[in-house]
Amino acid sequence: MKNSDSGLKYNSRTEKMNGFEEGVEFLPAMNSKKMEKRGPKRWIVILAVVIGALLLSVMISLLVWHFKYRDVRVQKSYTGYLRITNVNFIDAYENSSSPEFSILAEKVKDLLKTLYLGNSDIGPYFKQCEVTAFSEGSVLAYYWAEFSVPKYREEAMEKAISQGMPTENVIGRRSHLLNIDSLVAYPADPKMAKDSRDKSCYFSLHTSPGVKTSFSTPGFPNSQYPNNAHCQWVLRADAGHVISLNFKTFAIQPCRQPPQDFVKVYNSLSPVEPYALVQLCGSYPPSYNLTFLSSQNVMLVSLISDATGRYPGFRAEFFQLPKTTLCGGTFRNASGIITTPYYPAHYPPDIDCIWDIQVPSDKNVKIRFNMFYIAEPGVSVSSCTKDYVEINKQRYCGELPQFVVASNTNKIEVRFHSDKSYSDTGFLAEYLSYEASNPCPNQFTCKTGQCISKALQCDGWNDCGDFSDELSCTCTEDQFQCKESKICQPKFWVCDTVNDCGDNSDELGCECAAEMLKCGNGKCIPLAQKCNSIDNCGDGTDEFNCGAVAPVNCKDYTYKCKNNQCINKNNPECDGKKDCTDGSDEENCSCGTRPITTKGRIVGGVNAYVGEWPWQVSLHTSIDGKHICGASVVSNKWLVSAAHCFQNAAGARYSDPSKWTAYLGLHDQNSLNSKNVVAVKIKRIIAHRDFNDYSYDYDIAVLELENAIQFSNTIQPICLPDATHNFPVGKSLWVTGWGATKEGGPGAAVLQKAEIRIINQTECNKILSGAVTPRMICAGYLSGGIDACQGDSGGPLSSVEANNRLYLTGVVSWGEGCARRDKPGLYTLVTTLRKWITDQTGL
Ligand code: 4AZ
Repeated sequence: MKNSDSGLKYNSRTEKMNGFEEGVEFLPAMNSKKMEKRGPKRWIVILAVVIGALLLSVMISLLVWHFKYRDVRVQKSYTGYLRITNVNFIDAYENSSSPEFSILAEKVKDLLKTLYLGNSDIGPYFKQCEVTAFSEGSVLAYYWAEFSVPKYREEAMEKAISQGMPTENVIGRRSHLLNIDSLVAYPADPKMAKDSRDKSCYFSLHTSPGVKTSFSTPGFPNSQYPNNAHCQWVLRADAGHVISLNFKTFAIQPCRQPPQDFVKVYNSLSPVEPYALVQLCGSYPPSYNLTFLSSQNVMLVSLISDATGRYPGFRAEFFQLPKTTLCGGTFRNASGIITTPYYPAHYPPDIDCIWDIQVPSDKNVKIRFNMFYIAEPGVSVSSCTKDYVEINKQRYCGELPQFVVASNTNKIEVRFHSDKSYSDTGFLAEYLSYEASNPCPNQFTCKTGQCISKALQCDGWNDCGDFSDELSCTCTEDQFQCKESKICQPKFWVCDTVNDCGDNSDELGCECAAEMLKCGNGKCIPLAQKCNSIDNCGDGTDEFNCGAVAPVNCKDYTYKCKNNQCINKNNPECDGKKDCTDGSDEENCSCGTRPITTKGRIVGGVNAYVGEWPWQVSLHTSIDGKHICGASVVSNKWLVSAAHCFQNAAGARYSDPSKWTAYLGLHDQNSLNSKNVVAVKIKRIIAHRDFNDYSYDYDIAVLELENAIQFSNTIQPICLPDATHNFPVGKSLWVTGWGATKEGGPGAAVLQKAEIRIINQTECNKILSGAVTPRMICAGYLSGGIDACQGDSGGPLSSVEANNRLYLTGVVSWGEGCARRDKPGLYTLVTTLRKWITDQTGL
């Protein structure tokens, strides 16, 4: 065996080697000892050679890496401007093909070259520079400069350009017969790094007094703007004027992160971040005010597009306004209105305003900000480092709901500051005088100084914003007093498993007395009534889990297995346990799951993740050519929606299935062609026969698809709950859709989701004066703010149940307005119409 072992070991060697093999094998014992002695020496030599070779190769690679690294060059572009003080601006400088432009541009280039070459951190890497434009002041020259710098010198060069080099060396310097007093350079955004000599898609426009000058994206409105475009519009007004720019129509590729297609407006002819006024993407409804002001007589609009997409683009117009720094002022009336300049247009950058307000001396003054939009990207509302309003040394910024600032004298000073970049809509405020002894006649005075209707005091809702209207209240008999905050909450929120008070006091002591059973609706019944086959609770919960799998007599609330046996178990379907003797409660469970794992407008909602609601459907009609209603996928052939979506309206046949297309797997209404999306025609619409157009009772419809669809990561069916499925009051549910994000507003482009809670049916019916039928379920918040809205109709109200499976609890149906206080949304309660769905679809 040993021999054959050796033979195997060397079996790839040639015949000649066999002698050596044999020699080794048959050496006498002494010789073998010699061999052992010689062995280590040979290994030392081999080891030394190997280590040496290794060291050598490491050194060689180090050297190669080092020289290669040293030689890696980075291309850097800077853009900025310099101010020439000894040249007067002439009109010819606006035309880059004029000889005057070329002469001055050459001088500026020479000057820049001299400056760069004179600096040892910059000079060796300078490649070229180009003058792109001139504007008044005396003359501002805008330029691009390019450098090619070894990686290891990049930082030093950046530092030299950003700090010392320009101003110190240059101020007052006489060179090339040009006097310059400032030189500003910023790293160029690589996306903006268009060759400055490339004049394709470049437009220079000078408006005239009293004239509105229009411009638009190439091809607008008859064709889409080009892909891979980099377009620039240089906008100019006469000296001493500012520009007002307004986008009349705006529809480009939807916003992505990072943005692919976007329009950026600059308060300068240099496309640099510190002068960016706004970056826009997506589409805006015509009602949206997209007006921007410059602080000088130039503006630059740029459009960047990627390789894909077919969108119309924009049409804009601009005109000039005399440059007045007039804003703020002295106000001596008893009340008045103040706004940021040009409100509701975006306020101009780089301004400071002071409103000095004084009301009659026997009164105090307060300011109510009705609109407040002073937000800048990346600025926190606690620091307000860029644009802000300042009153009594307190700064305010961001997007704030209505608020009041009161003074306890008759004077108040409001300061407003906007920096050079990004502007917003600004504020609209009222100043009012008030009696110190009676600040809110016939109203309640919040601690903030705000006056609210007395009816809103002690109603359980935070109307003042600081809860001051809900403190020191005596609760009514319909209310419960929270322990810590002393706030009075509606009693039907007590013991609903949700901590409404914040200190959990509304959920304490919810156990029933000994010998009593707590029902799902909070009621306590004698324990002896559990499992007596009578629904003593009123919600069937006393008859749930009564020996689970043992069949019981069938009742309204018992789950019926396929073999017609009934079981008493709360929501036994697809919970992972076979409760029916035939296991039918665990059949047909391929539903309600999301293949794409998610991290986890509707009014008050947020963007959904792609694939988060794979049963969500968008229904479009050829009548309107856009999204009209939502629906839910419940099988590969059937959708569930709301009957009211399919009611014919003046001349429009919404009941005709051929008018409808269902988009499945859709995330963004502007990406109907996405690879995740499947568009299917509707073959049959079955609206509930008893749907009542007035009361919206029986607001349900099932839609048969023209072709069976294939499920995917973004298309999945939601589970239909059994008729006995119990969704308790207070439970959190999710409503999703592309409906309006505010009452009367436009629909959302990206699917919105919002978490809402089931509201007690009886209480809801009281609030809504008896409009709630047994086929409806109320969900939302009585405080308002989060709700479904127009365009969400027909869409799902999804509930997370056992094993993270989602069930269709409701169908978005109706509501009084959207997100209004005391007006929760109404949903068609699927359990009550479950049998009807089976009858129509066989599901
Ligand atoms: C609608 O018009 C609609 N606030 C849907 C839901 C609600 C209101 C309106 C609920 O489609």
